[in-house]
Amino acid sequence: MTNHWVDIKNADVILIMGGNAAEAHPCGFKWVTEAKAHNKARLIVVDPRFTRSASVADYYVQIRTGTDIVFLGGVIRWLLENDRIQHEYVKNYTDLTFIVREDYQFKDGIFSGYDAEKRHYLKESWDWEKGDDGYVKTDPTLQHPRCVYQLLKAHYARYTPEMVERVCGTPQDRFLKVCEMMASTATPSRAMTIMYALGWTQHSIGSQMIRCGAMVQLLLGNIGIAGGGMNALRGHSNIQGLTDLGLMTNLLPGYLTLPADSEVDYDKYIEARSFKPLRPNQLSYWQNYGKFHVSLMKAWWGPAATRENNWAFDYLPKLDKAYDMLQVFELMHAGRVNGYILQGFNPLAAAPNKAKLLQSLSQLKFMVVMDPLATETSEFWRNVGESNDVDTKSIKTEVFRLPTTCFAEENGALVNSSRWLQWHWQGADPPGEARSDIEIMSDLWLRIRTLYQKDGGKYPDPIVNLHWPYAVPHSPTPEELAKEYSGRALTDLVDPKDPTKVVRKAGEQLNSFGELQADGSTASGCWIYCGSWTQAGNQMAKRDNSDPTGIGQNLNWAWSWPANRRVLYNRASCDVNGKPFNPGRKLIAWNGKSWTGFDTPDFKLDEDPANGMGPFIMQAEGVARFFARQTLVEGPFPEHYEPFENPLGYNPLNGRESKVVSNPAARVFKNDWAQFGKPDAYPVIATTYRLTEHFHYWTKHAHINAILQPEQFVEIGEDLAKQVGVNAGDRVKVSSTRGYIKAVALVTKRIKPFRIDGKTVHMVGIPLHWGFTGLTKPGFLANTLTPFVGDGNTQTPEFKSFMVKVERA
Ligand SMILES: Nc1nc2c(c(=O)[nH]1)N[C@H]1C(S)=C(S)[C@@H](COP(=O)(O)OP(=O)(O)OC[C@H]3O[C@@H](n4cnc5c(=O)[nH]c(N)nc54)[C@H](O)[C@@H]3O)O[C@H]1N2
Ligand SMILES: Nc1nc2c(c(=O)[nH]1)N[C@H]1C(S)=C(S)[C@@H](COP(=O)(O)OP(=O)(O)OC[C@H]3O[C@@H](n4cnc5c(=O)[nH]c(N)nc54)[C@H](O)[C@@H]3O)O[C@H]1N2
Ligand SMILES: [Mo]
Repeated sequence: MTNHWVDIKNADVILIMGGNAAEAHPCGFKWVTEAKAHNKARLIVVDPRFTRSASVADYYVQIRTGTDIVFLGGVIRWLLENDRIQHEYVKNYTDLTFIVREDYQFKDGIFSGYDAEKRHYLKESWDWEKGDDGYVKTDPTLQHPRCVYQLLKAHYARYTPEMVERVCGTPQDRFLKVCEMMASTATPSRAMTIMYALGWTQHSIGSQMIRCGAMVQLLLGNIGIAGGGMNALRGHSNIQGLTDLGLMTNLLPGYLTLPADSEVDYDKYIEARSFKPLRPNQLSYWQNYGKFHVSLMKAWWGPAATRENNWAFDYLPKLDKAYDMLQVFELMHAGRVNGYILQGFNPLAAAPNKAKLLQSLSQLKFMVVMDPLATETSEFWRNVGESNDVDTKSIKTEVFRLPTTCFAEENGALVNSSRWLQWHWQGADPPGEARSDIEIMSDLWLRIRTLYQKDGGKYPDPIVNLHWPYAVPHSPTPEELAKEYSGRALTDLVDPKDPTKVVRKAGEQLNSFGELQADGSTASGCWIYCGSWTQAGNQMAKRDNSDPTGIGQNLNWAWSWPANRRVLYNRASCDVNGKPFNPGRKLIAWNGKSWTGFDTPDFKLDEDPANGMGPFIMQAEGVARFFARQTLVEGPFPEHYEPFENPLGYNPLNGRESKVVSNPAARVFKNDWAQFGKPDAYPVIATTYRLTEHFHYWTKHAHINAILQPEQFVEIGEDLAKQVGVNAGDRVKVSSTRGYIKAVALVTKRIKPFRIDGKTVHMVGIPLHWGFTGLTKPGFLANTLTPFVGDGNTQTPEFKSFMVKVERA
């Protein structure tokens, strides 16, 4: 979230699109209720289904799965056409005035630089035109034909209300009503928040959907202000912590990145990430990359990370490609993976294309499952179901199960969607032989280190030199680890202006990442967490919920990264002179000498607004980008591409004749192309989602949840049910090219057919919670049906839009 849960109560308009917060985030949803009750906020829900969120909305609009870019692109066009944008904001705080290179082009659904054979773009032309001074050229009059404003207008010219109706199936009048409601927040005194989750991420163009939403928010001046923002509602209670700590295969903690294969030179690695400002007087905060990186390496390898060995740079793995879930199972499927450790992961249930998953897991020599429960994956070899994807007798995989504790049985921090690190305390002792994840991992590592120390090996240095300063080596405490993430001084730190003055003694915890150094004198395991555990103690354990601000900026409740900042880009809540756009919801303000207010400002307290430093300090430009210069794989502006399985077989935005249908830059593995179903054989759209009564695949192990939702069902609209010949309670068989499931038919008015480019298309909804372990009635895994393709950038699977056939079972 750019903002935070409590802040939702400040919104005047709330758009829930690409998520179902009332169902999947029922506790956080109370802030929507607050906004409606105390702020007369209007709630808009845009969803293919009439959901629990829709049931309390002021305005509900149906949209076909996978078409949100057409809808949002239509909003962008309408806002520009009707001049309902916040001029002062976009002119000063975005790239609309920036000029793009001459060779940039967009034609027939494809951007310049496309290599059709490799399904890959060369992104050179997606860049700024620079002057001799090295800075981007701009045109404050917005007249230049290649300024971002003009390119944006041209790009979305095709996204008319007629097109929205044709592609999304959303009637024009309803679409226009949403445009009006959103546009009411283009004035400085009103704010709209966008709440989204998997309805946007789980598509082959998911990242671009989210970008498109952010672009709408920028045009309306809704980023950086109270009650505004782009608010990703995260999933597992600590999934925000997972990405923060660099558990994605291409990341290091704090969104630092692993070097690529080709990056053997340490200085070049750092330089490539320390972006120089692209406009005068900008901060470009990533210039501090070296300080964060060296401090991380000191935390990991301690005395073994020295200036001489480039702070142990060679200890880091170098990536030939990202090893996302789809990539890993592809390799496993090809027999190229021997062993696999699953720590709190149930991929047989959670990953797409169960048959492929089964075949993949069956190729392993060994599998280690760290989990408090018996999962489908830990028992994959039972080969339950009717499709007989593998023969149990042929499986040679040895499975080791290591029972773990779960969060309630240990101390620690959970990071919520608001970026708050909240400390929690153990509530019960773990049962049986369960051990904490930390203990299991530590013990494993200690034994592996011993083996390397004894037997040597190809390159044992990173393993034998790992810094392990914990009091009990086989069981570091959560407190020790939390202090390490936050960071401390390794030698006395002095005032740069007066080297005789020691500002931080060796061994002391640091106050903030502003203290981190690139000379080995500081260590911090995750720079964005620096300050979460200071000399004053554990900031995450703060529990003062008083709100002197009146707008829910509870700065003494837990600790928010970065620097306890609650609203990211909060500088954008003020005009260029530092005066709040909306004094009634002030976050910060410039008082002539200093920034003051209710949040941690983005930069130094005495940064005079007259210097013109932009609010978007993580960008080299200092401003927010409409034109995503060379960042995403499929282009600098979001463009609509159809899901890989789609109901028409063509992209109605480009017309029947065009060959450009689905994301031209999404990765598809060779053998999966043939597995995409065509609409003649698989005419019904399917989407998968969750229910309040279950959490994924685990709560079916708990009696109370199993009683609440005991049996698998599929939601079917009344028209389709009639066509198929099923009544409520009958069983249906739903098949894709990859397999089938059978479940009870829940016939509902909540799912209505779509009218797409003149054709009537039906949809079924499949809750994902069932499987063959636990206390609920055994069910089929929903992911028997889903396709093996992901978002072009993140590789998040396309779980939300695929094609099936529905029959009576
Ligand atoms: N009770 C409960 N709560 C949970 C979870 C759980 O299992 N149970 N899981 C947690 C996790 S890990 C996550 S990631 C979050 C997920 O939170 P959500 O994303 O809110 O959950 P989903 O149920 O997957 O639903 C997404 C919604 O998107 C809609 N949708 C599908 N396709 C599209 C589309 O193309 N456009 C638009 N606009 N909407 C679309 C679906 O109809 C559905 O209503 O929930 C978390 N909360
Ligand atoms: N079709 C379809 N598929 C989906 C989705 C969808 O919307 N549609 N959603 C996707 C999403 S968003 C997600 S997040 C995934 C979820 O996929 P997974 O994360 O694989 O599934 P979960 O069942 O949430 O959790 C995995 C295991 O973690 C264990 N666990 C809990 N606490 C601990 C702990 O402290 N330590 C350890 N070691 N284990 C623990 C649980 O017992 C559980 O078995 O599913 C994805 N799959
Ligand atoms: Mo999730």
